[in-house]
Amino acid sequence: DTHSDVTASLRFPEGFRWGTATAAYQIEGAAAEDGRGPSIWDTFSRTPGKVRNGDTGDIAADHYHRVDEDVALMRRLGVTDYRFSVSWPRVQPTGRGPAVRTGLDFYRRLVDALLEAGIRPVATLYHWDLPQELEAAGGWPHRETAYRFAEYAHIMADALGDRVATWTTLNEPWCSAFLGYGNGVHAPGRTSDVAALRAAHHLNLAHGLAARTLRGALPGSAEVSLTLNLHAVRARSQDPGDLDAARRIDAVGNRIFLDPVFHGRLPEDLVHDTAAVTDWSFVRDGDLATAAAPIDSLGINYYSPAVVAAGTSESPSPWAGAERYVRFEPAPGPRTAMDWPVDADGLYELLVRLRDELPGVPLVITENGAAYDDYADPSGNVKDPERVAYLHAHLAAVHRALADGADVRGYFLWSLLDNFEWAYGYSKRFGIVHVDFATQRRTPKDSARWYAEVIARGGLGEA
Ligand code: GBH
Repeated sequence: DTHSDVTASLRFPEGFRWGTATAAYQIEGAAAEDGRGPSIWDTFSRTPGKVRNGDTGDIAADHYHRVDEDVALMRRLGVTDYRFSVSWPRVQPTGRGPAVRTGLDFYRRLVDALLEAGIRPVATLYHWDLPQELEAAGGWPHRETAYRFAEYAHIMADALGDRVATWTTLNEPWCSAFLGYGNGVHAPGRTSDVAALRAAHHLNLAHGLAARTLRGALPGSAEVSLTLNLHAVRARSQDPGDLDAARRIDAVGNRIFLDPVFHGRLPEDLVHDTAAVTDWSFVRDGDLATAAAPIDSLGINYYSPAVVAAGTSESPSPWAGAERYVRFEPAPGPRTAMDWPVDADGLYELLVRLRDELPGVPLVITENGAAYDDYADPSGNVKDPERVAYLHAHLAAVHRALADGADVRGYFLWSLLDNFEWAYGYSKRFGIVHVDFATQRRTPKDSARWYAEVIARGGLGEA
């Protein structure tokens, strides 16, 4: 079969964290229950033409009412960690003011169930569901939003700090800024290069303010982190134009976050590349130092690499003007149901790059996984062989990076459950557990059984 070619036993280090990941809007449902306010994703998903089939997260995987069942599923998988996100508008319906107790109680129940099951909770404060009222006030392009986020972080640290030891401020700020405000494929659906760059900066600021707040409000042993979807970008050739295309995408896709957060500076080439869009005067004295608040680890979400060449791409684009110089080449090889290329080397390349560029920063794969259609065999087993092959290849790449000195502490599989896949609605399934959205019945797929074995034996291959 597809994964038996790796015969050697690829063991992971003692204490390696094996997890699954989800996000609030994608699984919780209960969109108007217990005082939850609307988020930009409620608004966006109701806007005709924005989400496939007009799907919304109103019900999603109904996780809000099925916490115990879902934690029991994870207990059976044997995961050591579970990465979830907190819905900001469930806690602060307008993004401001006092917390709603019922909202906090939901996360207390979730966390208590996890701890009871021996699973470490890993909380992400922001996975894209900005309270709608904050968008009405200007959203992420508006500086004030960063300060509101830090207040919300404080509320969460006070509420859960006694039982959650691992915190992530933001999930993939690149997507929030550039898909949300640049090409408008994600909520709130705005298409403005300057708005996207302002959003990116205020997300960096928000991260730094929140990291400092969390540090002050949490016990000293708490771990504070940030998750980025770093782009594994390759030039099609060594021609100067192709190399420059890769540099541009690296600047606006990766270093726009890495440089502020780890070095307290903006990439000079990015400032130059975007001079026609903005003079960056929204960056105030001290902002970059704030963004560089010390953190304990970096989360990386990886799905596939990008191959770029000199040329042009369509507009509106998420690349803040770089689309006038960059063409995205179809990468060779097999594709997932998202039409994303399957290429585990991209993950290895990212990890060894970070090993070299960020020495001393522990790395965590906070998302990796794939969408595929599954099918039930005659006895009702849900088969997803391509997902198993994808996961195997990517874990082997992580192992290779570990062997080459990358300090990778854990791996979180995206995703525990089939869920609301943003602009694709329910048409794409990333879960290792199948969800029948008509009945909310959960059925573990073959990949779930495979992952449980990997965790039980502490790696790939024969025990
Ligand atoms: C993650 O986003 C999300 O955190 C998660 O919620 C989601 O369900 C999961 O992945 C699967 O999509 O925009 O031209 O660079 C990943 C989002 C997907 C953004 C690939 C960048 C590449 C095309 N990334 N995408 S481009």
